[in-house]
Amino acid sequence: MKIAVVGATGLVGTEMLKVLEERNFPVRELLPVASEKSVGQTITFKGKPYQVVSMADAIAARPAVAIFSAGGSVSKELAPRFAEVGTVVIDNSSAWRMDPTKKLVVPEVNAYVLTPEDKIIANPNCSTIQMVVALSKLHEAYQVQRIVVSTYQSVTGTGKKAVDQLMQERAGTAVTSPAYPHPIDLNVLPHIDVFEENGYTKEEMKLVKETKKIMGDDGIRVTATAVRVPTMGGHSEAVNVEFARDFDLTDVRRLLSETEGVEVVDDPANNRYPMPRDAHGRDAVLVGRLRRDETQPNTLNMWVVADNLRKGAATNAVQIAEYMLKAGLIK
Ligand code: 11C
Repeated sequence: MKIAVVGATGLVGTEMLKVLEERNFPVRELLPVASEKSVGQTITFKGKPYQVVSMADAIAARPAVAIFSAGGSVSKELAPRFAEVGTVVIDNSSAWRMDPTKKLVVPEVNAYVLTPEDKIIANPNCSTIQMVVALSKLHEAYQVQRIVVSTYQSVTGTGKKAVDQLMQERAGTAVTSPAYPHPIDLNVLPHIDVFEENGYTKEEMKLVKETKKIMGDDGIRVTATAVRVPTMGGHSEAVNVEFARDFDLTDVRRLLSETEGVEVVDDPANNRYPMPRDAHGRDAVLVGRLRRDETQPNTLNMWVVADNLRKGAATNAVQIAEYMLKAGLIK
């Protein structure tokens, strides 16, 4: 099939090309798309060179699928233009996520919501994806009531500029173009994305709103603190979850090990627990540090780690495309 990757030269775009290649997605013709300044550059896919093309040329080529990772404003303007020519758009920005006419999909959790009418599908925020994957089977079994989540997010979530800032700080060289308002090396910033009127950041509110939409339950209460830490391999999350029904830790462990996309790493006696270094480059959502919250009933603490550029972005988007292809939703 003809597929466009919009934002092909960015961190997530590069990962998308890698994931399409690794998963052997049936690409007959690849259209790498990027901003005007990158048009004409060459990228490599399956060992072959491809020239980066303009948005207009990609739309004119009418690809069956366009996977977008080019930011919200590009997506708002251009996703509908691809959809008009019959392309199914899978968009990694926040532009469409909370639009009630658009589906917000994590395939392991709610792929069943997709229909042939869906032409623009939203890929959730990375920190939401890994949390809902870990919670999906537990929700079925015990019904999630309230979530308190604190995140420890990798600089790769911000993009190349932030990776450069961290590396330049570590090397002791001048920071050419800082991504953050403070140093990030040897520091943590309780600040991801912009602050909103209620005092929370946009990243924190994404965790609140997107979780309810994906899990299809507006009654789930979520409160979040999102923190940037000087790591690279993935996002980590301390998740405190209260259920309607009581659970047995052995059953929780079994349910998690049966959850598609989850790998349980929980052997504290041998210092084994999920870490970003182990999640890096992988698609699995690693879950560990499973323990009861001893301060109140029906409440579990867990630690969830995943590579934010893979399952948190590129892999999830490609999995949506794979599901749609298999279900006959992409022609
Ligand atoms: C971060 N979660 O780590 C962000 C990056 O809405 O897709 C992804 C932002 C988004 O900074």
